[in-house]
Formats: sequence, C-alpha cells, structure tokens
Amino acid sequence: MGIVNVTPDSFSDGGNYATEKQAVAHGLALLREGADILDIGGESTRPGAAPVSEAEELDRVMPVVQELAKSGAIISVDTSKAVVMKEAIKAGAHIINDIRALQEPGALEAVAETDAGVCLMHMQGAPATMQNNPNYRHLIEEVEQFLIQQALRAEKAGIARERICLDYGFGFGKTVEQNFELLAHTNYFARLPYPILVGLSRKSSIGAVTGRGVHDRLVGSVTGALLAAQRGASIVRVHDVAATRDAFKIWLMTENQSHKD
Ligand code: 9MG
Repeated sequence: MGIVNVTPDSFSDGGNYATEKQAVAHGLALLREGADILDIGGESTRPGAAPVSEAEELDRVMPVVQELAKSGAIISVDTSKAVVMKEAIKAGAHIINDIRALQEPGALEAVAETDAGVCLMHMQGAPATMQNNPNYRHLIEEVEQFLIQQALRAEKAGIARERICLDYGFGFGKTVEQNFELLAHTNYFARLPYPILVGLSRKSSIGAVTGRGVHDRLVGSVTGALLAAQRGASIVRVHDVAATRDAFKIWLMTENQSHKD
C-alpha cells in the first residue's frame, strides 16, 4: 500500500490545486513502482497535527480519489469522517482506512451500507496528545481486545468479515519500545481471522532506533516492513514502494529456493 498524502504541508506548495496535481502524479508514480493499493489521505495523523474540517478534507481528497480511481488501482481513503467515507466510496474508493476504527459518528453505518473494505486501527488517545503518556497494563492483550471488539462491532453492523482488516497502530499512542513489541508480535495478531495491515514507514520510532531524520529512514522502514510481512502482515503501508518491493523479492526468492533439497 503506497501512501498518497494530500496535505499542503506534505508538498509545500501552498494551494489545493497544485497539491492535488502533485498527489495524483505521486500516486501514479507509486503504481509504476508496483504499489497494489494507494492510500489517499487529506488530514495529517502525525502527533500534534491540526484537525481539518470536513469541507477541507473533501476538497483535498475527492479530486485525487476521482482521478486515481481512473487508473484502475485499488483505492483506499484514510479518513475517520462519515461524509468523506461516503463520498469517497461513491467516487470509486474500495477501502476505508480509519485510524479511529469507525468510532466517529456515522462512520460505522457509512461503511456498512456499502461493499467497501475497511481497516480498523488501534490508537490510544487522539493524535494531538497520544504521545504524551502512552500507558498499558498488558499492551498486546489490550490492543488485541480492542481490535477484536471493533471487528465484531463492524460485523454486527453488517460488514462481512472478508471486508475487514486490522492494524495494531504502530506509532499511535505507544512508546518506541511498545511499537517494537507490537512489531515483534505481528504473528500473534496474524492468527486472528482478519488480514493484518502494518504502517511504520518513516515514523519517529524508526528514527529513534536508527538515529535518522525523517528523510533518511529508508533502510529502517524497509526492514520494518519486511519483518512485519515475514511475521504475517498481509498489507504494509509504505512511502517507498520500489525499495520495499525489492526487499520482498529477495525474501521471496530465498523462500522459494529454501524449499529445494
Ligand atoms: C493513516 N495512517 C498513518 N499511519 C498509519 C498506520 O500505521 N496504519 C494505518 N492503517 N493508517 C495509518
């Protein structure tokens, strides 16, 4: 899953039209690099990021969804707002990626009344404050319980199990150690009857371990994505599609050869 941010700060151009054009071009480039899914988002989910109004999010995201849907790619939209979900699905989005796990007003119903897939993610707190003091008694069990509870809630609302994937939310209300504990336990989550999505690309915990700034986290991010996939993640959400695919090719080639005697 390649990341397409439609946030003016990600492209530093200061205007929606230029941002849109660059986001579409970026999405097409990620498809050429081999992305299977594009995840389009109009609101930054970084710790401390300012919230965006519904109208502004629609303005940012919809033209990009409409344009990239024409490419035939699988389109995911990263949003928690029911109206954005509905409009995006009408415009051709196939998946809603919700860091708030369909808990905002109307979100559950907005997805349930369509055939779209959904990613339900765990987050402790809200983006503005989530890194202040992450606190768990039993991290793995608490995250698992939350994810199962939200998945069952979604199923009860009419979202078939096959439409749901789960994400333990690397970087969302967790310390560096907690993020890596979750990554190490990806196989524990992968035994659940839902595919697992992992997103750790360029995140601050990758920077904390490697000592690298946000633009120098390629090796750390690719290694993390590979570890997640080797532990059973079905989808990895990444900025660097080509490099991640290369790493996966090496892994799969090695796996294939290891079955020979
Ligand atoms: C939108 N977004 C940013 N980070 C993410 C992550 O780790 N997982 C998912 N599902 N979405 C994310």
